[in-house]
Amino acid sequence: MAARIPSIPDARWMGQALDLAKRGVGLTSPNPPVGAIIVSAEGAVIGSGYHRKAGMPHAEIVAIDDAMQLNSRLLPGSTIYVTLEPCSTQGRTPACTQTIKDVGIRRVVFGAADPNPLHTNKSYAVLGAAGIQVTGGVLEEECQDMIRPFTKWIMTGVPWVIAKVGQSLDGRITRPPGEPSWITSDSARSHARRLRLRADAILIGAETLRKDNPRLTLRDADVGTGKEQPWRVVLTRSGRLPADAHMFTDEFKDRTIVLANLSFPDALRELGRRGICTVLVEGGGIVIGQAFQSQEVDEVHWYIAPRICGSGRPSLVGLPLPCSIPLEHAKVLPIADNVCITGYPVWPEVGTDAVHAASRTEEVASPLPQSASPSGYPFAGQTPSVFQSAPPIKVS
Ligand code: AOF
Ligand code: ZN
Repeated sequence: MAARIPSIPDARWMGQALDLAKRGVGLTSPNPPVGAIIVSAEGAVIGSGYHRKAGMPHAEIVAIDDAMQLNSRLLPGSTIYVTLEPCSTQGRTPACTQTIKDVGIRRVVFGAADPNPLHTNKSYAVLGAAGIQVTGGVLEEECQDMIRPFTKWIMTGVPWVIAKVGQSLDGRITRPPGEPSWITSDSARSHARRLRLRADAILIGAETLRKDNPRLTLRDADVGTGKEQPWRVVLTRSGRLPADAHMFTDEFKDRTIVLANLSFPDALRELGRRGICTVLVEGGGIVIGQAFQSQEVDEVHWYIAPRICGSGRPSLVGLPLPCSIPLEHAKVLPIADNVCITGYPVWPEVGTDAVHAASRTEEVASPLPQSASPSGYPFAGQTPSVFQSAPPIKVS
């Protein structure tokens, strides 16, 4: 069958809905960012909105409420464009399909099917039964890209993992004793800090906490986005951490989680149980190495400075990998004299020779099949464990 080509107006309105959805990125977990726009029968925009926070109204409801303000009489017969398929059962909020029916919207156009098994492709029948025309898959790839962390989390219980590294040309993350500690430039570091806006949690290893005493907070340009301080997560074997570290004493100390004696995959699953959909791993080399060795990295941002340190801590420890890992959709971004390489690791399929060849432990060998293809999610549809209540946070 020939691929469906969306009509130009549908794609245009969906593009606007996507722009709205972007405003919710980093704010909505464990819900996805979603945008919606309502167009009257005459072709005028009469309402728009986006989902701002889990527990608050979904994008469709925000857009309908917006239309209610001045254009309520134009709602019957209108079309709603929404980046995600409307939900069809009550969750923290009522089913969007019901409100859509109640206000007389005549046509629903959505981008991505909802990967939440409670809703996947259910809207066709629910809305169709009320005589509402439903068109799915408009700008589907872009709309799926928007919700990649949510998709991984809802289907596996494991958060989306972004690895961020800042290193010298010779792969070091520390400079010789007596020198300033920064490797990458001011502008590269503030560029990297913007990744925190997408994160629900920032994860580091105990060695980084002990040696760098980082704050891992949102600051400068980041304030004003309405984003809560991301969780700060420390992975430790011994549990021995300095009690006077910034993360345990500053104004956000309640946003610090210590995970002791967990493998990297188990730590991720624990964060997933807490409703964390996106984890930014900020180092050091040991924890970055664990993330790669367990094949749990979905996205990479690698900053490189034009400096040769000669010695110091390496950016990635604990290999070997099962094979070399290429980055898909790689981009190279110069930031003055520093450079940032981004991309999506392409992991070998579980069960291929490359994986068997690796000396991987039982624990590390168990991840679900992964592909970081920006538009494909071959994650097995498992019953998410994420709705179980999480144990109390251990903060030392
Ligand atoms: C939509 N529009 O804007 C979003 C949707 O607990 P609730 O009521 O917030 O429902 C959460 C689920 O709703 C979430 O897992 C996902 O399937 C869907 N998110 N749906 O129609 C939205 N954010
Ligand atoms: Zn909804």
